[in-house]
Amino acid sequence: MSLDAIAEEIHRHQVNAQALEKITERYEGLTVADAYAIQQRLIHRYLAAGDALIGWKMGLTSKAKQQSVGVEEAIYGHLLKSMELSSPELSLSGLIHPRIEPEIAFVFKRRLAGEDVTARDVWLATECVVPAVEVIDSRYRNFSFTLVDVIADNASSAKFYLFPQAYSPYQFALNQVGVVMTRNGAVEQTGAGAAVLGHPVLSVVEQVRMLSRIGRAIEPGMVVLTGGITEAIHVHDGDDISVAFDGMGEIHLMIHA
Ligand code: OOG
Ligand code: MG
Repeated sequence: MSLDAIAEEIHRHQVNAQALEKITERYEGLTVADAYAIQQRLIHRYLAAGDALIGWKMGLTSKAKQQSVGVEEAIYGHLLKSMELSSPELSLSGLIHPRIEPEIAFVFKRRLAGEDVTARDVWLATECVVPAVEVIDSRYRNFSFTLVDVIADNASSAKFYLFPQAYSPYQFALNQVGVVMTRNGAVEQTGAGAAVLGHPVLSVVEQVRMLSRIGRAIEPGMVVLTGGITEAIHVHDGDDISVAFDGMGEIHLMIHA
């Protein structure tokens, strides 16, 4: 089976919202490099159909997330224009078994590239930081995968929403920002920015390093999701999800069929 054929298969299951058996159970010897090559081919299918690349996302950057999915390594994925929610409402149609997680997003005014990037470089290139929620939706049955499977599936990316208020990168100590996620008023998850590699800025550093290995970069105007601060929670029709970022604001996401 060619990498292109595997990408086509994952694409078909994404578009049809049908769960898939793990590719690692069906194809022997796939490496992490193969998985990113499949991800690249998958994204090309969306771009060819008129979608646009608007940024990147880091995944599995916190211990809570790594333990919940049994993969102990940070990964990245592509963010497409079609993934951004313009209002805090999530329709479940077109999704398989979505989960929601709180994240800090960075938006950039300057290009960032190179293996030797530092946190200082990231601050200088950052236009603003924004509270965000990511909707992940693994295409694999039971949300169960290995490192290779999840990378090939564009790191489970489905949708994301950015809070309408952006902040100066210097306004908050992002590692100390507390997050409380509730469903219909009941607390589901709590955490702090430090869960993300010690500080969300370090996730951007890692993102730039990983991109530099494939000759890619964070371009001006791009957004980067730095990774779930807590475990992700399953959502269902009628759920009212609230994610409060201490001092930064509260996102209310309504879930409907
Ligand atoms: C993989 C995607 C992880 C994050 O923020 O950690 C991710 C998954 O958990 O399905 O987006
Ligand atoms: Mg995420």
